[in-house]
Amino acid sequence: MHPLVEGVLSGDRRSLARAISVVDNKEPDSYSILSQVFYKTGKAKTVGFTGAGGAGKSSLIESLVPEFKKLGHRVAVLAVDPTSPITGGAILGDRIRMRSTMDDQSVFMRSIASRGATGGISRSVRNIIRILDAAGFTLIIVESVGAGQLEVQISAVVDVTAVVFSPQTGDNIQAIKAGLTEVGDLYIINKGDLEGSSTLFNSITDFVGDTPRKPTVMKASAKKGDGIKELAEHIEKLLLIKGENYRDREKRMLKLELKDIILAMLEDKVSSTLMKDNECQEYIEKIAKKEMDPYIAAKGLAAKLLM
Ligand SMILES: Nc1nc2c(ncn2[C@@H]2O[C@H](COP(=O)(O)OP(=O)(O)OP(=O)(O)O)[C@@H](O)[C@H]2O)c(=O)[nH]1
Ligand SMILES: [Mg+2]
Repeated sequence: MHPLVEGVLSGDRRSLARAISVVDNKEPDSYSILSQVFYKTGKAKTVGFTGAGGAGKSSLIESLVPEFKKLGHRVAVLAVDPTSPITGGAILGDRIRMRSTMDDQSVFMRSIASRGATGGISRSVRNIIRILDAAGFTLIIVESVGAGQLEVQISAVVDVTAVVFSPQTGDNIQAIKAGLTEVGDLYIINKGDLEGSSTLFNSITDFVGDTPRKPTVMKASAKKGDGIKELAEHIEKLLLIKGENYRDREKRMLKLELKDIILAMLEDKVSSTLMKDNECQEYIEKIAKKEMDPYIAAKGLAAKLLM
């Protein structure tokens, strides 16, 4: 067994952090780590928090963590492209207030960059979730700034997606109608202590009430702690409901994952061998001299992939 996998399974934090880096950076060992870890996964539940910058995702997650722990979870938080870096377990810039969570060894926090790769981020997040799952975390929270594609990609790899709004960030019904939030199982109106939150709550409730999926809309204040316990309990309930229909969903996700992996392997092979090949150069010469068209050339080269 890979020594890092051994470490991950035995609960060693350094091995866990290192294994995540190896996989996130696609270092040569990442495939063997992922294959070995795979057989130890399947227990963790995952929830994504998305929404505009400053809506209060980190604050909500921070206040939800103790509630999830009360529900018996071992929690890990994965932040994608955080605007404020996660250091030593601090999700927020407010270090003093974070001290209690920072000292808490049962909560693991990590941030990763999406590096703008299309499709790549769902692969990365899924792989890191697997490692955290194998490490024994039972609830994995993924935070990402809502930005269309990224939001959709992350919602594809988590069980439940919560979309966070706040009356401060200029979120309004137009943003929802623009389709930014089709991914939400749950809408959270955060900053319930601020003016405008009730109006926002009402308009979002009106709007999603009309959609067939009927997601829940809840109001909370991470600052005051209002509605946090209810939120944690509701998320737990949603996870249970999703868990019941898990098999079908899992198979759909596995099919996507397989396609993803095959495409990545092909892409790898195309750029590492096929396009470096001498034969490729010959084809290019011929196309340049109009002795051959690019379609025939591509067919000829692609046939080599199957050999
Ligand atoms: N009044 C009020 N302020 C809040 C509440 N929750 C968060 N904030 C403040 O809103 C600001 C942004 O909070 P974050 O939790 O960092 O927001 P975020 O969505 O994680 O932001 P990004 O990670 O940058 O996208 C901070 O100054 C918080 O203190 C709340 O319930 N009420
Ligand atoms: Mg944040």
